Amino acid sequence: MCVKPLVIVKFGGSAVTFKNEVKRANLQVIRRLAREVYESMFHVNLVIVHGGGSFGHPFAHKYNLVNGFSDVKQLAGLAETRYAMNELNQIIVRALIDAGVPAITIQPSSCVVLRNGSIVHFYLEPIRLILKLNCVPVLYGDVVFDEFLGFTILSGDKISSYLALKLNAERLVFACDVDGVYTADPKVNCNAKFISEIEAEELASFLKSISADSGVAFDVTGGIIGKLNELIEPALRGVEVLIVNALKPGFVRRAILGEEVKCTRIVKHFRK
Ligand code: IP8
Repeated sequence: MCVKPLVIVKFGGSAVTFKNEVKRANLQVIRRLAREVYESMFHVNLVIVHGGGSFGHPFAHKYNLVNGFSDVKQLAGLAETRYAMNELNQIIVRALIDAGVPAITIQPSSCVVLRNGSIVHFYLEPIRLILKLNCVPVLYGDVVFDEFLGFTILSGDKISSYLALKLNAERLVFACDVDGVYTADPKVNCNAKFISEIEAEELASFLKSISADSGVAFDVTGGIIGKLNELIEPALRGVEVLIVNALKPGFVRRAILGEEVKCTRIVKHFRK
């Protein structure tokens, strides 16, 4: 029996929502991505993880959820953030099902436990069984319960890297709203230079050299810097990591299938 390679795809919140308008999904992009997933799923096994965008982040920020429980007033925000993430997830899963993808939600806050922000338990069996059925598990960045902090935010980036390692993914595709990594924020700096390949071993020092101001004011999980930090380990352990523009039709499908596409690759060693 031919086992299909596993690809983890993260839909960035800035691609699937309008980040400056609270709770507004980008339905056009979501529906197109759903079709691209459908076109890819006969060649690879897929796990989809999506970010919070303008659903999770505004509430998580307002109630300071990332630093954990300190005040009963946060509990309303905890519930509101969970609810908002569920809403976005339902929109994305609906689009996937409509496109013909057997997409099944896995709610991270009910199968993950954190200790001081780090994953200590993640019940993966349902995901493995869903994949065995050739269905597509769909997870998302979430408020997750934490043995020390009470709760905190677990980003979709962290979930994606964790799953890539634990499920031996061949490829990890980060679908965002830019072509990849630049030397500065291309939305505000016209001198920003595109980087098509970064050596995983060099990534940590590269991150120190670029500005922490990614231009995403309410991204509580660290924007592009937080994202890139999560990519170091999977890349070092041999997972092919690609950052690609989800706003450009066909780019995500090509990245999923390992075809030629403009993107930033995080590689273990520069190819000669
Ligand atoms: O957008 C954060 O996930 P991310 C999710 O992947 C929440 O960082 C609840 C803000």
